[in-house]
Amino acid sequence: MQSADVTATFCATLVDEWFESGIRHAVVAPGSRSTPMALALVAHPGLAVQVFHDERSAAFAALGIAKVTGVPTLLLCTSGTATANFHPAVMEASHAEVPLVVLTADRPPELQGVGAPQTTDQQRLYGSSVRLFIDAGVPDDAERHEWRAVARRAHVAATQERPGPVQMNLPFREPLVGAVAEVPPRTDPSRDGASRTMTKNVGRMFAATAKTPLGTETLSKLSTRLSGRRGLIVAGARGGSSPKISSLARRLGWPVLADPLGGCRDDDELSVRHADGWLRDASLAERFTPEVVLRFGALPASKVINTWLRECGAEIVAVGMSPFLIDPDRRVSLHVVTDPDVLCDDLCNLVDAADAEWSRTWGAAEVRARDALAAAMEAGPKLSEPQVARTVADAIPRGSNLVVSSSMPIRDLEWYAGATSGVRVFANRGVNGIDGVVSTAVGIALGSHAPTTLLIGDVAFLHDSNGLLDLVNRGVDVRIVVVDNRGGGIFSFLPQRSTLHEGQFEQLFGTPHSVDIGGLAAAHGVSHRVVATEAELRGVLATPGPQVVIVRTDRTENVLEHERLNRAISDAVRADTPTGG
Ligand SMILES: Cc1ncc(C[n+]2csc(CCOP(=O)(O)OP(=O)(O)O)c2C)c(N)n1
Ligand SMILES: [Mg+2]
Repeated sequence: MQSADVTATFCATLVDEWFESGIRHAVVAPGSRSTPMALALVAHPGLAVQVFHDERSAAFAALGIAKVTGVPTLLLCTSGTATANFHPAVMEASHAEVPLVVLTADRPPELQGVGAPQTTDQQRLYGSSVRLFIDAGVPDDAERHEWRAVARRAHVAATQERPGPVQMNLPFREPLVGAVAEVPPRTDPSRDGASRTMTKNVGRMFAATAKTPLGTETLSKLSTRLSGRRGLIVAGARGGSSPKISSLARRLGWPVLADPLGGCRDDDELSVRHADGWLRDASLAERFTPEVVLRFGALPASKVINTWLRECGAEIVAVGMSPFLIDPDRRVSLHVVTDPDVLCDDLCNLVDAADAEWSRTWGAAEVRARDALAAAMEAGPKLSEPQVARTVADAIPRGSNLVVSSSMPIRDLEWYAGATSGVRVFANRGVNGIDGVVSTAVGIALGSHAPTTLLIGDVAFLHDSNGLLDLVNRGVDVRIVVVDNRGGGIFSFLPQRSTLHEGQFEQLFGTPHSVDIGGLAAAHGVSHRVVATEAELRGVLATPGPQVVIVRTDRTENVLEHERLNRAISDAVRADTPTGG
């Protein structure tokens, strides 16, 4: 067989195997060296292939698709600097445990280290950010019996008990366009050597952890730690499903601190949304101190809540599917690696509730906080940043997606939004980057075929305006709400704001700019509108995208508005809560 035909057949085999494993989406950035794999991807009738010009944007779109589908996305680029542009999304995928199969095309060995064009060392390019690195070698027909196993190794490593990105480096020799010959037959994965080792390892790890329900003895010990005690559930990202966690909370008589990313933010008064506002008050914080905390998934964004959890002295039990323990404060005393939904079911049958006063105290405080916040918002300036987050969460259709950028949008959603039941909420909180956020939202829309609203600051929007590239032709409903405070508003809440001179603060942190955000949207053919009132914002959010909605705010006023709202919340809770002091 001609070498180009071997290469084409090799690529077709890998793609067929990945399809067999359940993969349905591929994102491709254009280039020449990647031609054989690009052709194989578009030739497969079962794969949806998206092309993105900018590799950084491509990688975040792939991340978004994988986040919303839970299945690895194939991500392909050509050789050279293109590969490095995947790195931010690979990092995020690693920390947020999102499966990606990253395919970096490369020059063959004879062109390495001799100054060949567009050639650099791509071996283990992403370092510890990938679960596995494979150099597939130049396709060789003599190794065709191994091809499916190579594809499977990549898939298994991306979807193991701690999902994440995998890099497969693909050196291709010219000519790059060939004809696909017969692909090797599908085989039973358990009968090939490479994948048998992998499956066995993974199986063993699962056996010890997430896939196996906890034994009766462990469950009984755990339930003793929780039963009848004053406790609290923290429901974060990747923590388990809302009905299961809520049932357990009811059984225990405990409140749930409902981070929007945890999916438990519903109308129940023990689904606590506004504790950040009142836990800022030390005398109140003490009154609400739990004896034990059951934390599902990742940490909330709120520094107030995380500091309070660290210092309140409660015993902290962390629960999640991942064997990786998130515990920056070294406060977790027990890490339970299991399926949270199964654990909730099991515990429901074993635990007793805390005293009724405990849930009454929390429920009353939350109701007070909700009422006070609603009244304060009503009386406040129209379309403050908190008001934007609250309105967006309330106005978007149920069954749709909400993506929030890091910086203030995720915090405003966490602190001030109402219930988000029926909406899937996403954020890049693995490494909290403000890069790639527009593209992530586009990926979430592509992977879900559901309306997707993005709430994002101006700097994060400008950082990834390439996410708008060709958006109008992607057939997705993406509504982007840009909170334009002309710079990084979050820094106005930090000590830098008061310790530095105004000029220096603005130069290094405020970072104002003069970009015409509407004009930028227009350059991409995306419709855009500036809105100034809540009614206008609701009006535009009722219209399908793609569209960019701009809300202009002021960074200094924003700090004062946050202080006013938080004061309203803590005053209301204090008025209702005996603090003993
Ligand atoms: C890739 C990346 N670069 C820099 C930062 C540091 N950073 C955090 S927030 C922020 C400003 C964000 O501004 P904007 O998106 O307008 O949101 P705002 O703070 O105004 O709410 C910066 C630069 C980061 N998190 N990620
Ligand atoms: Mg900003």
